[in-house]
Amino acid sequence: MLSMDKKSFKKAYVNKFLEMHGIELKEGTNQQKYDALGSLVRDYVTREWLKTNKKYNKTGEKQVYYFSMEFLLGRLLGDALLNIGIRDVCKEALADLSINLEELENFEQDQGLGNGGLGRLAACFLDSMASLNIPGNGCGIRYKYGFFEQKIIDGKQVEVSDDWLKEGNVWEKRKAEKSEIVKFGGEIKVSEINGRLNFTHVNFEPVLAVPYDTPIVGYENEIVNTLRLWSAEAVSKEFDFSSFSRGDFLQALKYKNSVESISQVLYPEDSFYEGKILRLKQQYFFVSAGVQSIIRHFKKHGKDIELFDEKVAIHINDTHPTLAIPELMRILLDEEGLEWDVAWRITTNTVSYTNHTILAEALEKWPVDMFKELLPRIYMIIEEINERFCKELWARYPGNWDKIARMAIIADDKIKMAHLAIAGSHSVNGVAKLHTDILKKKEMTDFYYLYPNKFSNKTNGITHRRWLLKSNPELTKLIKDTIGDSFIRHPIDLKNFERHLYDNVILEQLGKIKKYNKERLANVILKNENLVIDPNSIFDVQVKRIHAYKRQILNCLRIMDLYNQLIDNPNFDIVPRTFIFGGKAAPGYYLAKNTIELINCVANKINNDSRVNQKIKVVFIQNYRVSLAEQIIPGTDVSEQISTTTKEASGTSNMKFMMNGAITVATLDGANIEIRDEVTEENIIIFGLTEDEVLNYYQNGGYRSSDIYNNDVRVKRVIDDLVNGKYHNDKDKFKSIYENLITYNDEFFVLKDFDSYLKAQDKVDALYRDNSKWQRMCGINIAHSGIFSSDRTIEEYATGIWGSEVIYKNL
Ligand code: 26V
Repeated sequence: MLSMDKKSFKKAYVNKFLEMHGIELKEGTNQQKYDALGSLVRDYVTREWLKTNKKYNKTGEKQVYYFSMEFLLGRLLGDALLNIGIRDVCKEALADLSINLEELENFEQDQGLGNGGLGRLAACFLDSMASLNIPGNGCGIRYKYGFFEQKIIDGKQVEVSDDWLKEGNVWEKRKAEKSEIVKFGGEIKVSEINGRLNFTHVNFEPVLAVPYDTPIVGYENEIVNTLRLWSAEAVSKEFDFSSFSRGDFLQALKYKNSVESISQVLYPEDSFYEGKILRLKQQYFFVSAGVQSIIRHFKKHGKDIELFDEKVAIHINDTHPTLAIPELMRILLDEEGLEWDVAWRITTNTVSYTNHTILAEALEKWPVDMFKELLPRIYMIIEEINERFCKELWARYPGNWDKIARMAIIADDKIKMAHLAIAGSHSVNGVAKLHTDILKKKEMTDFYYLYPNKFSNKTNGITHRRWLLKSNPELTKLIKDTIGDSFIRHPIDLKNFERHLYDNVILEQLGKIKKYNKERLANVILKNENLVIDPNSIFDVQVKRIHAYKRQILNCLRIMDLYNQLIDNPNFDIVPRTFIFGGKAAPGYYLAKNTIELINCVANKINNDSRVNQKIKVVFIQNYRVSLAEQIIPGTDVSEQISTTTKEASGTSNMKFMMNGAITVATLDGANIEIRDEVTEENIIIFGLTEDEVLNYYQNGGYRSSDIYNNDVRVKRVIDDLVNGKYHNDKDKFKSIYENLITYNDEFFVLKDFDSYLKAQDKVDALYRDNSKWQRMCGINIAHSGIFSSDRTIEEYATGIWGSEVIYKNL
């Protein structure tokens, strides 16, 4: 923890500003003020960063490398201030200079290098590793353009490129001297030297991978870890690359453009796999650069390569970085000269893999022809891995060709990345109990029987530092004042809050804090969406990627139904509610985009209907992202976690909402089940089909959505409203939604769950009327959220998978 008083901070800040901008503070723009503050805090962080690296070099502790295509960090200033322990000092110092810290923080661009849950999980994990003193590094891609900015124009999503680096980025440090060369294309020349095969890569296209390092600040423990993101650049002219020496200018330009496209943009899809060559290039690019730099660093310290797996753990976040396995093999075989069996032992001991989805359409399978041409040597290695793996299967299941074909790494001219990840790692985990059970008994069952000891569950978590301390300082203060601050280092201690929930003063304060956060959210909505909402109404929120399985449509249909009820019966007594949506649709995902349009049309109709708009309102907040989530979640009363059971691997916003005292309406899916187990049935509202029912329908059929349509008048009405011109002049506008639900038999059981969802919402209404009961439920959710801190998750990874020591400091 940095010791710093207000006076010296003020002085340092004023100096920094002057030095950077050459004008007086009072003449500066807010952007300039933010830049100076960011830079100053970065300087403080840098001192501890150096110290941490020195310490790691000295102690030689095992290093964990978390490989991920996505890191969704959001903003870093607030986090850094909190974690180095000078947030209050800084706030007061700036106030003396008539600067509002929160206002300045808004000038930081979100670092949005991820799509959603998977990328944000990676960011929470980095924070927890640093805070638990674990030598943990992130490895990924420095996309020039992050996840697109979403605008809603005429109710439709419009994508705008996310030029997040345009004002510069004070947090990153370019490390040109640590660049690596990554090789694409070309041919492999095989020769024999002293009885050993030698593989030489010729005529390849070289790409320069330049690392940019970002500090990851641990919580008041003087640890600053590193997130290393790679940027693709053309190699310099000195590099022996024939087209340059021929002075072929156009060729060189073409090469430059093709190289730079590799780290140009984040793919905005997160559930549909497409075999795009650029994405494969992205994957190999960062994985190869990452593995090469790890080995270089390892060897620099004179360590024996055969002990690599004792000192290094590489974790792959989903299958996207799976090529770390053959890349590590390549280096150990071709560059370090190890025998296959030794290299394989080291590789499998080093690598571990997390699966994040069971959606079949998201599974990565690369076409052999394309792969071979782009990565000839890596392909040879995968072929060899496959051959040896199939032999192992043959020995275990002689004659069972079906099984072997099913499990092979290469089959039907495709490379199955999940199979390679399982075969080439020592650990495979799911991200919530149900998800892991489904992997074991369905999706990966053959592999589970082959390697039962490789499989385990690691239920996801979220960093309570960002999602409670930083985003909800008022609630944090109440908890601290009530139970002390041990929960900051031991989030499980939040449980101590529970016994205070019979104290009416505490309940009242909980209510006041929620109200304050709702007012704050109402202001954000007024500013961003130009819509007035009532903080006395229930704030009912669903914010996440728009996807059929997450069932925003179910939420929307019940609002359409409620609207019908209110028009039919003007005296219908409900607690006023504001329905808040947010989330991005993949640009090519028509149904998801159509869903956004439907929500906006329903919003438009309801918000302008004076018969109902004092009771219900609907808002779609544009451009949902980490910094917006931090403002929405503390101001939420009801958290909608309504995916089709079995489809949401875990969910993590469910945890953020409960930690901030929202009541969850949920299906028994993903981590919702574990949340229910924690808070008990009375403090969460569960509805919908169970796992067995869903799996049974998928397996044996027997569901007909049209039966429900024909038998439930409320369902019939809302479905008809989709296509009768009520919400849009063009009656065909929402035909795709209609067809999905009726013609194509409602794959995600929206209509099947409709009735129980309405009942769940009636329950919300009834519970909310009893204020102290409601507040107590909120408090119980807060008190039981500690187990969902990513500190718990990371401790499980560290001890159960990575073999890193978890040392608690400052207990
Ligand atoms: C998949 C794909 C498929 C190919 C195209 C590009 C692409 C990009 C990302 C992904 C990852 C999707 C998996 C994912 O985000 N899963 C989410 O992971 C969260 C953290 O474990 C979990 O809470 C969510 O339930 C799960 O949907």
